[in-house]
Amino acid sequence: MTAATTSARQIDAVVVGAGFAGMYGVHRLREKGLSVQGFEAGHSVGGTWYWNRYPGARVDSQAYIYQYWFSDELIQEWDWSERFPAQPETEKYLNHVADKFDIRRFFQFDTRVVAAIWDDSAKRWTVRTDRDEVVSARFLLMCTGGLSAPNTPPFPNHEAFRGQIIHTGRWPKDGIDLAGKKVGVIGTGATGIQVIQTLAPSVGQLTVFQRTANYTIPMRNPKYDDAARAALKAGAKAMERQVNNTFAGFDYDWQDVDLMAMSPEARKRQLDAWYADGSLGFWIGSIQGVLMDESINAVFSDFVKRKIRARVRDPKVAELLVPRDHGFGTRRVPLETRYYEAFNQSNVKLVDVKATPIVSFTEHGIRTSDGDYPLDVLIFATGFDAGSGAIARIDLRGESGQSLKDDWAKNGIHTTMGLQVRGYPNLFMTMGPFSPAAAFCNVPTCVQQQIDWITDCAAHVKASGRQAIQPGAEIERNWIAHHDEVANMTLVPKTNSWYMGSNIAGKERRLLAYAGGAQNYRIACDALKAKQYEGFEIA
Ligand code: NA7
Repeated sequence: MTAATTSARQIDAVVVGAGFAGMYGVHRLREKGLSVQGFEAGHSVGGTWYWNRYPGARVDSQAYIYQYWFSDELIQEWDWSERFPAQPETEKYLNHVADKFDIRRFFQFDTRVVAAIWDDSAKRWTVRTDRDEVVSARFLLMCTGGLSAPNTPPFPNHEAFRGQIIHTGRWPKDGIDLAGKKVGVIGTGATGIQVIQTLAPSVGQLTVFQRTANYTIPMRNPKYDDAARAALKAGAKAMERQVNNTFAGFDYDWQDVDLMAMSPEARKRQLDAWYADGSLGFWIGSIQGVLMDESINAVFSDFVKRKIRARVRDPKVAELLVPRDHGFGTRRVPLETRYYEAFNQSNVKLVDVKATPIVSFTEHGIRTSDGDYPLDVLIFATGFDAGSGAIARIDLRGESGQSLKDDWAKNGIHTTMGLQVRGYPNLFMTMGPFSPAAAFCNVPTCVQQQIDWITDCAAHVKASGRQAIQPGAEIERNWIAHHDEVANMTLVPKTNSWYMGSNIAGKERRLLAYAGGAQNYRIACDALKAKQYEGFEIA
């Protein structure tokens, strides 16, 4: 046992991150009688919904499935205002949960965990924070989020720009006054689209630097009245069962429809019906072939391309907004509201930075190969180092002192079901690589399932009088092989995106999320638990 381990405060578990997963993790661990200390870099709870307060931030999952299921009292007392609430409402909900279940006092805020070292003789993690505190924990739960490590690509002459630069994932709490200003946005993913459509009416000039156009679906976002809320609350138990039994943790699922056998008219009617729902149902509630079969995928792609063209007045701009290099749904499909109409405004300019790349930043803005764009404020909607990024930026050291970051860089990312990593006993993660939660899941569905599994596992180890658990070599190898096999059955690896890790320079190109379905993943996790973690090494 090292000196650091013996002198530090001894607890059962450290939870890193106070988002959806971390808050639930603390709650469940306490219920099971384990002592717990949470750490959170932000000033309060919320995770993604604490950091991402950029203009227009809102969920793409319906409110009634983007919530906790563990307390019927909570479900019955909380009133969602609309189908896809904006960031302040989700943040308020998470604060309400933290207060109601007395979760807040188990977190230390404004504190970042910088290192965690496994002490194999003591079978404990020595966890160090940026305040130089040290805690010794039996279990370490990394609830650090799949999309929380901002990606800020380096542009030449970055520091020359005299205006303000801000990443959407680090938006200041007091906001930024952008009215009448010359604003630039780099990035047209789900975040960039929300920012652009929200800012277009109010800023002076909006210049959008687009590298890749994306497919989108128009969001249908009705307000809820009391009757609608009452119906959703009455159906909550059934809804919980439903989301736990679908491919992506949503209420809708793949349908048994032979789109290709239909007449062109019938096929259009079917696509129109899916599209009219105004949700991700057009994608992951349609037919599985959309992600597996090139010809089916082309039908969806063409349908959405036509929808985009019809909304943009200038045909040249329309062509730039139509995706050219990938198929529908092989990257995350954003929901949008009047996004394309923004480009019909005279104060909005679209710059194709694939054709005319950004050469450098200047004192007054951005220089592309085609000319200079003056800016007061530049918004980076450039995404995140997904899945592994938030975990790897902490100095995690396993059984033989090896660094997880170096291990993943050298040997490739490896996990067992995105829950544990061989060589790092008692380390658990949510939204980790090779789990559905890393991308292909309504996040609350999958992180609640993962937290249930993790906390049951930790409690089992403790109750059985043992000290450590980690996956055996075979189970990890098998999971990775299965993950890759399923991934390669889909069309997703055919394009570049954060799903593939290819948005980060030097990162291994590999599908991050398990594509075999959240319901099948849950069944596999339940089976492991039922067999008392067969294939794992418990010491
Ligand atoms: P995304 O989806 O990773 O989008 C990032 C955007 O930034 C995307 O359009 C990128 O273009 C663009 N980007 C990144 N680096 C550059 C450089 N160097 N030059 C120009 N453009 C660049 O992140 P989001 O935040 O929108 O969404 C992440 C997830 O959060 C989302 O999927 C939801 O699940 C919630 P590219 O496509 O790489 O050509």
